[in-house]
Amino acid sequence: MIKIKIAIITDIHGNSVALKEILKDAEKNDVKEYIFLGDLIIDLPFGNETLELVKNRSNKVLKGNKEQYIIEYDKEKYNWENIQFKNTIFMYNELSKENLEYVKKLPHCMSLEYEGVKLLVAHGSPKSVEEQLKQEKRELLDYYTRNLKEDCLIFGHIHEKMWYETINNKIVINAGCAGVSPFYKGQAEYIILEVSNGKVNNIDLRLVDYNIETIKNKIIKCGILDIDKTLMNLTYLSISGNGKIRYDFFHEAKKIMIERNKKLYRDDAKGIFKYFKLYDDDIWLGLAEKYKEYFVFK
Ligand SMILES: [Mn+2]
Repeated sequence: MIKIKIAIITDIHGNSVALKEILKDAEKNDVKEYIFLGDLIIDLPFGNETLELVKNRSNKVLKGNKEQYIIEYDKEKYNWENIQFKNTIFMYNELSKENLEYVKKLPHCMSLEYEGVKLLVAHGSPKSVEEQLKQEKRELLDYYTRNLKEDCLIFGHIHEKMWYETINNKIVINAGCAGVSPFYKGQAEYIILEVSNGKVNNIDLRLVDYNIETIKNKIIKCGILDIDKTLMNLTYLSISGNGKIRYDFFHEAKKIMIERNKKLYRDDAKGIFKYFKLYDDDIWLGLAEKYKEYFVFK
């Protein structure tokens, strides 16, 4: 009987340091196949490094909403002034030509089969890179499993801690968040799925340590702090065990926008940019000042 171990890695968000540790852990555990569920890049600025590691490991790679931003920015070249938007443009400009072309060709979901076990893998949902299949959304989870042809539905995007359950006789797996999980200090989530003879034998929810100091130094060296420190500070809070502070920052920013009767979304946005939340620069900078005691990049 052939057993096969498959690593499922989602939401790396440019964290090549975490990805390297995941790949080491997977090798130690005899993983033979790798599936990447998108949001490979953006948030942390090490996109090219991340894509090289991914490309060398697998051709079972999906795009997420972050890759979709790059694809649509490539077409539309929005010149939105918001400081916050400059991070996305930074990553777009940093990507090698080859990696930009690579990102453009990624599919948004795939149906795969290993040893008689069929998997439907997606970033958000089988319909969209943006849809969120949170565990509390029972109707949506029912909808996507009711007539599912495959045995398992596997996705990421929601950045909830990893979970799995059986719904309508199908195994549903949220693969967590490898690169920017707000629930840990320097730990990456991924899943090892073991299958054989038409059955899922084991679903191993893995947590792997990585060095956040290494990331801090890489951020300082890469030049992004000249463009905007705030988003890097917020992302660093997320990976260093202070995800709650990051959450509070965005919650407060949203509250102020609503008080001002301002829209969070741009009227001129097309495609996925309709879901791209932008806050006024004075709110962004004002909150950066308010939260500065928590920020490592001054
Ligand atoms: Mn996502």
